[in-house]
Amino acid sequence: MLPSLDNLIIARQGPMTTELVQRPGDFGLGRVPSRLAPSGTIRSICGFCSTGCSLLVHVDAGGQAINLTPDPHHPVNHGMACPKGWEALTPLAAPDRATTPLLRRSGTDALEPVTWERALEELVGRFRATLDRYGPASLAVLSTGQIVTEEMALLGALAKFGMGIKHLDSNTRQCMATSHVAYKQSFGFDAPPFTYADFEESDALIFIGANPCIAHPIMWQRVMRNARNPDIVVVDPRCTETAMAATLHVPLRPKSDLVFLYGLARALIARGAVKPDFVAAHTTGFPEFAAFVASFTPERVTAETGLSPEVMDRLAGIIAGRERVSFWWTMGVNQSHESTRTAQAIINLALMTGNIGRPGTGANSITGQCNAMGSRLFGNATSLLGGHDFADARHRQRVAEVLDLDAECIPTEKSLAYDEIIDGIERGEIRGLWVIATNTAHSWIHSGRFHELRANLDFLVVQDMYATTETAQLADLVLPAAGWGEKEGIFINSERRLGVTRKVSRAPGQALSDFSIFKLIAEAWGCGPLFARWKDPESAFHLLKALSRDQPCDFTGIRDYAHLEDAGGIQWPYTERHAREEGGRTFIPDAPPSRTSLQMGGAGGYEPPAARSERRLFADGRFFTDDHRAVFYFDPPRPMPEPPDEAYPFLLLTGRGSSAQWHTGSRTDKSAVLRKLAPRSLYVEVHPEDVARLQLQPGRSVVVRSRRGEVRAFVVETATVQRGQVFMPMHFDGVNRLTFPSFDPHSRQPSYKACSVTLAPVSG
Ligand SMILES: Nc1nc2c(c(=O)[nH]1)N[C@H]1C(S)=C(S)[C@@H](COP(=O)(O)OP(=O)(O)OC[C@H]3O[C@@H](n4cnc5c(=O)[nH]c(N)nc54)[C@H](O)[C@@H]3O)O[C@H]1N2
Ligand SMILES: Nc1nc2c(c(=O)[nH]1)N[C@H]1C(S)=C(S)[C@@H](COP(=O)(O)OP(=O)(O)OC[C@H]3O[C@@H](n4cnc5c(=O)[nH]c(N)nc54)[C@H](O)[C@@H]3O)O[C@H]1N2
Ligand code: SF4
Ligand SMILES: [Mo]
Repeated sequence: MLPSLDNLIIARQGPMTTELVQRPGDFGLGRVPSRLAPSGTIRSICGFCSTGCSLLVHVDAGGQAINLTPDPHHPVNHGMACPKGWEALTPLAAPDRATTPLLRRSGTDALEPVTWERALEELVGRFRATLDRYGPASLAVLSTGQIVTEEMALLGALAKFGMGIKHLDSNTRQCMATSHVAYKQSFGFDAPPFTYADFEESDALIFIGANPCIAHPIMWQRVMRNARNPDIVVVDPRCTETAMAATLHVPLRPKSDLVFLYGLARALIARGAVKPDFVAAHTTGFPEFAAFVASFTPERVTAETGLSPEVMDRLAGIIAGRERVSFWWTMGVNQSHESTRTAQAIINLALMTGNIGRPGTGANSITGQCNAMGSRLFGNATSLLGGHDFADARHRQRVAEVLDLDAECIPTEKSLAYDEIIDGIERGEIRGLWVIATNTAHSWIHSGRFHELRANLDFLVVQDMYATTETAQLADLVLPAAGWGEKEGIFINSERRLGVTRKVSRAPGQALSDFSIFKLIAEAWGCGPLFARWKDPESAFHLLKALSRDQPCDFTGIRDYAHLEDAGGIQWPYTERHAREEGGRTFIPDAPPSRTSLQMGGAGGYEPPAARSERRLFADGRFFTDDHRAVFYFDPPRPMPEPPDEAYPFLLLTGRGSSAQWHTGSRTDKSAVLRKLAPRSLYVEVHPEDVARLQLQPGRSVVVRSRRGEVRAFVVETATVQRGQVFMPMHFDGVNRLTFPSFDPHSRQPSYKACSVTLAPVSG
């Protein structure tokens, strides 16, 4: 039944709320935050990247944010923030915020404001009609790693258990699917093992396909505090900002990582760097792996990666010679046509050299979005809520019991992956799409195809903070969402730390938190009673706790949001036993560390709070597989799907261009400060010899063309890219018009960083 206007009430509880809620107080959004300190400061976790920096938001007497400073007492960021964090409040006030639902009048181009009541009626009517006519596989949801965990879980439960929608995936597929699958297979659970203190406690840090100076600047600050005179190795085809700051840059050929890593494994075996006791006691499959890598001879590695035997030798020497070696990877690994085995080749190196479970070690995947970790555990896409398995009847029963619903409404298999959903749209099988907090039309690989397939969709709903995103512009219905800072809930950061993000600002107009929108849709759909216990984010959090019980991610020892705030966040696992043993101690130091103690580091110096509160996994060598052994996975390398050729002679790499730009720019482009810190139009980085050979003019436009599309970009001449390779930042629309849609077969993550293009000068 649709909620009638009588039921829809604008609840004004205190000056900072204009939440449209059903039964005011029922799901309590918009209340003045309970943690409003007398000083007018609210502690909140940043909503951009996965570092999870704590920000102190200073509010006026009404609880409305005025400005912010980084939190000096937090174990993650120690008083630091990157430009996006400092500017986090600005995008909230942007003039293009969606303030009412918008509906496209049939036959016109215009999106017109409508009431929430009308919007819900339309959504329910259209989606129901599609389901009735074409069945549960005809609708799909594309969600995100950028809303709070409680919202992700509610959406996943609502879509799959309440509305009977079969397919749900998220932008986490573009980002972390590879790490999820790689860890699950190798360790038995999706479990990044590290804690940030490992940045400070390593003797050698090996970064593979990661550019933390740009993408995770505050993690990089933690590396800079390492007082052990560490070797810092960067494995990246480009000489990035991070590579320039490293002690060794390994400029391998793009997508030759698997050959490189297998060659490195062979070299380490030859040097006697294997820890046989650890391997024998805690792993499976090493003898087969050792036999497999025997063919990756130095000659083969040099021929296929372009790396000199001296570089390989030096790197093997570092890994063999240093006590604590940590391996870190990000999108240069996860986004490839053979990404899962590449990530596992890194895991294999850590396992065979015994670099796991000790301080300063680990096979460590750095996450991307603020809550990609939340979506891996609670997105209800690949895994059933709480890291459970859709295919396991006991798991379905357990989830059904916790959520008080009939196990029959839980699907027995995972849904289609993002690319398979797009294929389903092409085949005409998926007719309705609901996109939440992601900008598919810009960020999806080979985006031109998505634009073309739009015509195949009978109904496209986009739920976003802004009505101006490339995807919202294509929508039939836009639902205006509150953003970071306008609602509360939990983010889980890269080191598995749960932290609370708080409401510090009023959402504009009739924009609602995603949690409220999902609750309203549940009521309108007629499945509201199923979600009666999901009253507000904090009550949903207690359900998530219960779902985590006895899983590797068990965090049942966390009391409530206040506990998390007092502790400076808490890493999973944190069971009731952990809580008892720690006796409610808090981890925040009474006073911020002095400057000198921060600089001293190391033994006898300042002990970072994280070192006291940290939870590193696998210290006991017991993994989450049935026999508690980690598994060596490997496969022969495959050629990249679209290598450069005569017609398209350059290889295009894409990625992050600036610490001031976030993805498709919907948020960061709204800040004048951030706009000043990064280029304002699309550019392409080209090696000086290629610039000379093609007689290009630096600063002038070229057409960059692939087999799928073309864009204009201005030329930046730089030797940070290799000859025959070019780099473009993903932050400008058009880059994904060029990219080639290939996917890792295990994780179905897109390979964004390899396609062939040609460059042609244009006048003007
Ligand atoms: N400022 C800013 N920070 C961000 C984001 C943002 O948009 N802006 N996004 C966040 C998100 S969601 C993510 S996932 C992370 C991403 O963080 P990163 O993965 O660190 O960033 P990228 O630039 O996508 O890719 C890293 C590097 O991979 C290299 N690379 C390309 N191909 C290969 C290859 O074949 N092998 C190897 N070894 N390396 C290769 C690229 O040259 C690039 O320097 O950043 C997060 N942080
Ligand atoms: N070529 C190329 N393409 C890439 C990549 C690459 O390296 N190269 N990287 C890929 C990766 S790793 C990622 S993670 C993706 C990111 O791609 P997207 O997810 O498409 O990028 P964002 O710009 O972060 O889009 C998030 C949207 O959510 C909205 N939003 C923010 N907060 C909220 C909220 O609380 N509620 C609601 N409803 N909306 C909200 C924002 O306004 C924005 O429009 O891009 C991928 N695409
Ligand atoms: S490093 Fe990430 S979490 Fe920290 S302030 Fe910057 S964007 Fe926010
Ligand atoms: Mo990402």
